[in-house]
Amino acid sequence: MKKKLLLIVIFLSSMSVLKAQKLDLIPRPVKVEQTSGAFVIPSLVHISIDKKAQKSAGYIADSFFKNTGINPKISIGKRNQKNTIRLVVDQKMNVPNDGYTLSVAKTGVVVKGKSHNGVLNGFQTLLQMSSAKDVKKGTIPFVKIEDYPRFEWRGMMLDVSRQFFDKETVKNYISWLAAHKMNIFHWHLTDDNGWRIEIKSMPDLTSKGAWRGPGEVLLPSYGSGDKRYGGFYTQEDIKEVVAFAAERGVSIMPEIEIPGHSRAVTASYPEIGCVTTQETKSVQGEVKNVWCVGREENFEILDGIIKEYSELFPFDYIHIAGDEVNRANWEHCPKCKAVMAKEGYTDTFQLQNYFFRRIEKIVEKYDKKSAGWNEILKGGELSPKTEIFAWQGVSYGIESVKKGHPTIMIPGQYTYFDMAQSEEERGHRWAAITDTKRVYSFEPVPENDLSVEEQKLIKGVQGALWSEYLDVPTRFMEYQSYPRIAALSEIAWSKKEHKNWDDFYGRLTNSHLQRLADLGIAFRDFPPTAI
Ligand code: TNX
Repeated sequence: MKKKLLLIVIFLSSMSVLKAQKLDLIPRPVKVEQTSGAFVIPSLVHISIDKKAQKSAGYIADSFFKNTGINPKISIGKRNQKNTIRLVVDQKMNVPNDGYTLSVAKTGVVVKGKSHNGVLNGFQTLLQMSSAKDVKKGTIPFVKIEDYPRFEWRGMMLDVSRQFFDKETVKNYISWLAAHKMNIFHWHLTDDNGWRIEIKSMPDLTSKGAWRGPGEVLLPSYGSGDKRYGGFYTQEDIKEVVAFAAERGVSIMPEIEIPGHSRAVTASYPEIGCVTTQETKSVQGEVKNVWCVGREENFEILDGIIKEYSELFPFDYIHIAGDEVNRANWEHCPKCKAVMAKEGYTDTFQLQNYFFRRIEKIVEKYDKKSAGWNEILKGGELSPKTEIFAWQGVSYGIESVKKGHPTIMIPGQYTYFDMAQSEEERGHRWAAITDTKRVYSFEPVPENDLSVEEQKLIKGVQGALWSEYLDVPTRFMEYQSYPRIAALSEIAWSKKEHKNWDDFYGRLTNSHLQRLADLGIAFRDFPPTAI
């Protein structure tokens, strides 16, 4: 009788070991095979890092320590001893780009990536495993994982113009993206309400255009109240942030908002704007916020700015915007009208297209490719290399693909995190009330509208956080970002057939929210506790 009871107890406890090993990974990997048991991280653990990934050594050591409480000894190059966590780059391995395998066994742990980024993705999985709620601290469950992303472009945009976020805040933001295997940070550096990047050839863009409030040229809007408000990044700051991101496998795509949304530019250098016979307002009610397309010197100025951008940012793309241009302004500008007459244009979209074709050439001259908001599709053709950001809705993404452009799906209706999360909460409302479940429901590939070949032009998916409403002295940007970015990361990374809200919600609430808390993020809870 006693023996029977003992057997039952053993059986039940082994069941609970199996059950206790839920890994709760976000984004969900492609393939996970678990066996019972776990690798116990020795207190003198070694992490050996492949030479090709050595620039991430500091980050790897630090985040491993934060996560496990164990300080690893790092060595660069191969180590085949026991009790070692090996991070290996194997360019010949048979997984798609950014993919990895992870094996945790009695003898040790091996993360193999096809590239530096692949290794980092595997390392993120390892960190998440050791911090799953059901996993005993200091252990990593035995597992074999094979994993790779659905999309090559997994991005997030932050608007630092409407509100300024200092470089440490931006660095934190980037490290949180990396923890979700997101690989692109889209830095919205300029807009009507502040120019945030030092440009040596145009110093007043920051000495004047980065500030608003009493005694400044920019109006005291968006939370500055009656105080002087603003800030900018020096070129040294920018280099520091770019290096920080690269260490974490994140590339930075900078944006320069042209030709609209440029009040900060004309406030600093009034001659850049049009001399108009009549004043017109932009969608957001701004005046004088458009570059004059008829002023030839403006193209030289932009050449100089784009040159400095291209030297600061190693990434292939520069985002040249093109959204919500107050084109009516050009109708009242004699210089712009002269260009229209000369080129035989009948509408201002053609003039906008003329502008972007010239900008594309400048961007190319500096060995970069252009990216822009979906409005730049209007008025004529562009270089087929130019990447389109479909923000106004999926149909704009379809149009972009049909025109042969690489396309990023970033629909305001699903992935704009400036939108309020419920009727009661703070935020924009023009696109949708967007809670985490709604974000998760977004499917970036409209299969019924595109052929299999065309679908390949959808390079990925992005979120955006515009900052008009982030003017409150709380950590509202974090509240707006998480856990919605966790949902976005799964859309961007995981297989479509694995998508399942209930399953995601389970992983999120069982383990992942605690991970966000451990990263120091003031996220929005279920149910919400703030605002
Ligand atoms: C539209 S999205 C804008 C931004 C605003 C945003 C607010 C886009 C390319 N332009 O200037 O901040 O709506 O949701």
